[in-house]
Amino acid sequence: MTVSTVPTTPFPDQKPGTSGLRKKVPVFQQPRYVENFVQAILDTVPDREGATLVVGGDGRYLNREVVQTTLRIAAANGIARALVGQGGLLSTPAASCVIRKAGAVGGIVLSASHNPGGPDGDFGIKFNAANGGPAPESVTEAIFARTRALTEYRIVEAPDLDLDRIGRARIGAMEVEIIDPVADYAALMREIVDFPAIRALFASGFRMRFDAMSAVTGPYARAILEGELGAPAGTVVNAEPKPDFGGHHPDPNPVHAHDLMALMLGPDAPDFGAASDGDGDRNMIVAPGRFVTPSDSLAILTAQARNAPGYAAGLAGVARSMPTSRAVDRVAAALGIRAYETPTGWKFFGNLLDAGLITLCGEESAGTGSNHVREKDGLWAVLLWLNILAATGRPAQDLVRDHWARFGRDYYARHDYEEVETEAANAVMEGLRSRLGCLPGQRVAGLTVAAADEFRYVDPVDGSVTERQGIRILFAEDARVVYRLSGTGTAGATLRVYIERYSADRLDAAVEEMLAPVVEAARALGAVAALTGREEPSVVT
Ligand code: VG1
Ligand code: CO
Repeated sequence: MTVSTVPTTPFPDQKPGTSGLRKKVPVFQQPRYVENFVQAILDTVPDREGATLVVGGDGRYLNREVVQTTLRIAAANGIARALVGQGGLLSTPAASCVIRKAGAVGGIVLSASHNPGGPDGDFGIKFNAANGGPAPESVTEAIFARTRALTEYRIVEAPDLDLDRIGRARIGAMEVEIIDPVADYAALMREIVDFPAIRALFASGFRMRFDAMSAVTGPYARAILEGELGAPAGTVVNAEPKPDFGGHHPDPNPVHAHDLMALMLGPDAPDFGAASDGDGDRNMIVAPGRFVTPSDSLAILTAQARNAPGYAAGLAGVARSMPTSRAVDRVAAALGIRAYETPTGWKFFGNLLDAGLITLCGEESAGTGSNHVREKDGLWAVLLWLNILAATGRPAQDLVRDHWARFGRDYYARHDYEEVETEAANAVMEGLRSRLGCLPGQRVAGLTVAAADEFRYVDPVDGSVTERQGIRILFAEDARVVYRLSGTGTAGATLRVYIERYSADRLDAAVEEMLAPVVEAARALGAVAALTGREEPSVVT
């Protein structure tokens, strides 16, 4: 075998964001760009010698090429064994599952998640640690520092592997195992979710649609829902992973999953609708006639998890990202368990899960997960919902209504201002920051500001501190606005404004109507139009 040491120079922009390094495809196509980043990752894994590494991605454009490059670099850096999903595919939760099961030192996950794919789309590389979760900030910072200092990378000169043939192969001294990407994941689901109950549900005529959005979850959903649980063929639509996701935006929300929404809100809606994102870690839940916000879904799953075998013993605690609505907090209080509030991004849940402080966690952006892996898990959330529907016998729309009747309803919307000038987006945040002290007591759009601060997180497990994680404004009228800048975008800046309002007894009002004054207050306080030139957000979800 020939190991080459190739001289290189650093790229200045390889800083991981909310979830790994995400850039436009042409940026990743620059010579040495992928090699540098993968070498920098491996340099920060001290015990890589003789270790197992998991490699796979969401199948987007460049996936196969980057899998091959990653394997060659891994082989040249002392990795003894690589586990690769067939076709180079592994959903993000399945990668987490395989890392944990194999006792791997970590995984290199190729995904830009919900961002569009194709030659002009986005690509991404993320490192997951031995616990199966996204590398914590300390590690991503070390990776970034390493990218700035790199002078060479090591690579084995070898022909491309056949990624489609399950079995063993070698690159230099490294053994490569091409594995069925679904098997380990399906086995884990069988342990924690009541498959016989779901099978009986489908056998009784229950109908659902799962929209895989031409992304990685297709093969998983087909094998499990149609193959194992007896859902009729055709339940899973857009099931073939495509390098450009069929030209769509693989983001499961009411805007991008419009076909599913149209079906579920129409006269022929099946009993349950769901979708997942590019890399399979997000989920969208739709009951007939009713979209379930991810924040509500987290709260409902928390309230009902005991119906599934994996959670029958109860929950240790729960966590939500700060911008996620406070619906789950009410459930936690009723259950007598702790609710933690973390910054946006799954990497902050890892310590809480590892320490056994929480069992379930989630984000407003359609991410829900549990201690079964260390990533959010789209299909798992759908299976847990099905388990609960089977166990309670309640139609999905009634289950949601029952939940609100017991806990009240958190009306919720997220307004995204995409591709804003970076300076303008920063000006919104700076402006708010500088006025935090004088906001309490102010009246705006008929609401009264009760408190305003900038979220700062102290990790309860290791004491690490993460600053500037979003500005939150609480109103006396049980409403809240949160402002933060996205850490996953690849063009300009994206300003996210999260709007919510709680009502204990108005359960069936129109969302827009309930939120109208809060939206008005959010725009006025942030001076969004004046600073960005945008009268309206680009996407409302
Ligand atoms: C977004 C979401 C965040 C999520 C992240 C990764 O980040 O808001 O909740 O964890 O994407 O999701 P940001 O910084 O753009 O708001 V995905 O499915 O990568 O894996
Ligand atoms: Co994702």
